[in-house]
Amino acid sequence: MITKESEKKFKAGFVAVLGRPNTGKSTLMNALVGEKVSIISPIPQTTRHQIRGILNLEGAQIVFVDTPGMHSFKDHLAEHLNVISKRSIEGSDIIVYVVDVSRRIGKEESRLMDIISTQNIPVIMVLNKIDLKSVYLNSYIEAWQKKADEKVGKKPSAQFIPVSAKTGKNIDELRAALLENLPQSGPFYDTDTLTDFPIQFRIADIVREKLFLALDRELPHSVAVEVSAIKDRKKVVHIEVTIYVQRNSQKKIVIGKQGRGLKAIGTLARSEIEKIYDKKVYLEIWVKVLSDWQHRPRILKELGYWWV
Ligand SMILES: Nc1nc2c(ncn2[C@@H]2O[C@H](COP(=O)(O)OP(=O)(O)OP(=O)(O)O)[C@@H](O)[C@H]2O)c(=O)[nH]1
Ligand SMILES: [Mg+2]
Repeated sequence: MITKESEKKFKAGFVAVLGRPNTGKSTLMNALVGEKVSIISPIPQTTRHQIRGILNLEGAQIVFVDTPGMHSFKDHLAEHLNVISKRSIEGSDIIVYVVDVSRRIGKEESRLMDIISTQNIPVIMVLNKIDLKSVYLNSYIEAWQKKADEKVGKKPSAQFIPVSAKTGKNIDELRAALLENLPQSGPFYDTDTLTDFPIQFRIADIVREKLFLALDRELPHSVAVEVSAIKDRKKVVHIEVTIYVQRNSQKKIVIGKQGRGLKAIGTLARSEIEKIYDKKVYLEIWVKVLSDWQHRPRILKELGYWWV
């Protein structure tokens, strides 16, 4: 039982995980939480929601907020991704700013640093992917310091922690640094909660991840997934899923020859969803053409892209 004394010492807070697309934000959050909450793929703009992953420790609760990678506007979906990323800063106690040290620092990074360095909360710059050639590691640190030097008045400070979200290197050190910066507070969620991401969106995302992994580089951005029904019965969960594409030709690609593509996606998704429910899952997947869905705010809303 929690005594009054230990309640007083309890630490809890929100950590916004921000960065450009594909830097490894979702991989990092999953590694920190120790479970797969967010989907991951080698294609930029995988994450389309604000997804909270909750790490419950003795005496502390860290609520991570994974966000879509921030980038230049292209369409309504891209704009939405930026909005929800920025919004996740509000109410956060710490920013984890993820950069990819194997990739050259680009123009967009400077804009992102402008946003992050003007928030009055602790920033931890996570220099991710050190298992690859870390040729650009110093250029990220130098760019941040240059930004800090340009500021008049209080300099934005940051801690720099090199990690590999993929291999787990320095993840314990990062967790310790986060705990140090966490304010004293009671927990925000029940201490056995892993995520508050609604199950229908979590399932839709799992299907989308399998699509991303199966499809050509360009196609994934034309795909959206909707879970229209979940019937959780005694021994089996029956789930109805619709995959939306923009053109008929894309529908053919998703379905594949004699339905083989769709079958493979379904098999992979099903085994992952079964782990969540711990029972048998039956997936019924439809593929429909819904032209230009990315530019139609009403449809985006229906697909859950305004869920934050
Ligand atoms: N080698 C290596 N690859 C990594 C590491 N972390 C992530 N990746 C890979 O980088 C790619 C992108 O990872 P994600 O976690 O989806 O990146 P993200 O920042 O969430 O991407 P968006 O949601 O699109 O913004 C995937 O192929 C990951 O396997 C790492 O530490 N090392
Ligand atoms: Mg992501």
